[in-house]
Amino acid sequence: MKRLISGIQPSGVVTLGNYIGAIKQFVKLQNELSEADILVFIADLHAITVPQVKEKLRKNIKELAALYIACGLDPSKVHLFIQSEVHEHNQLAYIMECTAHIGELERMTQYKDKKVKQVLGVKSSLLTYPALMAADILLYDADLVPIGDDQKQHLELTRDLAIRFNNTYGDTFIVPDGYFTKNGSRIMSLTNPTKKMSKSDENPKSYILLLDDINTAKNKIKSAVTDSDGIIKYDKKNKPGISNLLSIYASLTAYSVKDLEIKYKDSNYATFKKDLADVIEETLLPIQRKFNEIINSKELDEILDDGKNYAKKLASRKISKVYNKIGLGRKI
Ligand code: AQP
Repeated sequence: MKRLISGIQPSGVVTLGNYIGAIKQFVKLQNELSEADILVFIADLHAITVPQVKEKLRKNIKELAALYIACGLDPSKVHLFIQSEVHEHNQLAYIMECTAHIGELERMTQYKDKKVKQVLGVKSSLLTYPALMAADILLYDADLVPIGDDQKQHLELTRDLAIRFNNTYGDTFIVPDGYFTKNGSRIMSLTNPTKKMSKSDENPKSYILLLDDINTAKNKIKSAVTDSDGIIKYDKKNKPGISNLLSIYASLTAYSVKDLEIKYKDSNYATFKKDLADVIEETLLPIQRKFNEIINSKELDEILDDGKNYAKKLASRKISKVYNKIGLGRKI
């Protein structure tokens, strides 16, 4: 039986980028791979690698849990849990820090990007973040990790760490593979389409949040940066804005990018954006409806408790095995 794992940081409300690049993929996989064991978590430990406000973090954790369900994750098929409630993630993260080299961590693009944005000093956990991510995956012997392509480099490092540990201590970890989407693996910012869409971006016009008011979301599409030549064509290098909007449109509908180029061959950007804004409305409305139903329910807590108990069972077995392999403590 294949095992899959993935998570999202509650560092804000999830964006359309997180939805297309991650959540939508989890839902598709849960429906396609009926035999697979799927774990999905809320990566709250990752969120504190940059400053967070306590009340906001708590709210974001709960909202992310509800959004997962609202987007179609089925708790009878997926184990949903909160990372910090399974302490073995921290334990294995330390072992991964003892396996990784500083140079490998310093090379990570996300570290370099986020480092320069820190005004209150760079937390050491921002550097060691990929060791925790490796732990998140290796703890469960996951075979497949559905991620957006911005996380490719971290997954490569996870593979390297698994192989290095296995070579040193004998076969312990499964070396995981990434699962990437064809369309829209990376959704870009609506105000600067050479930068990825991120929930922690300072400019709210750069992203669409799954909980954005519908009209606000539609207006963000209508004011998205494009170019002046007016041709609806996918050309990431020369027309990053319109290419990004084409990717979003194709990711949310049955159209391919090619279909859309043909459909809008004789249209202008305003018509195209209006139609895309309607697609966004059709996507967000049912998600927000379900979200409002579940956010304050007892059911949500029960789902998270069940997920935690399942994850803990797997994780505690694995961490004992790892400690034994290394020779930590007394043999158990
Ligand atoms: N723009 C994106 N396009 C496609 N996929 C994306 N993902 C994130 N942004 C995009 C995918 O979402 C999953 C969870 O991401 P995360 O929240 O754990 O971390 P992140 O990649 O750092 O996401 P953000 O929104 O950019 O968060 P902040 O602003 O806090 O750094 C991953 O699978 C990721 O690929």
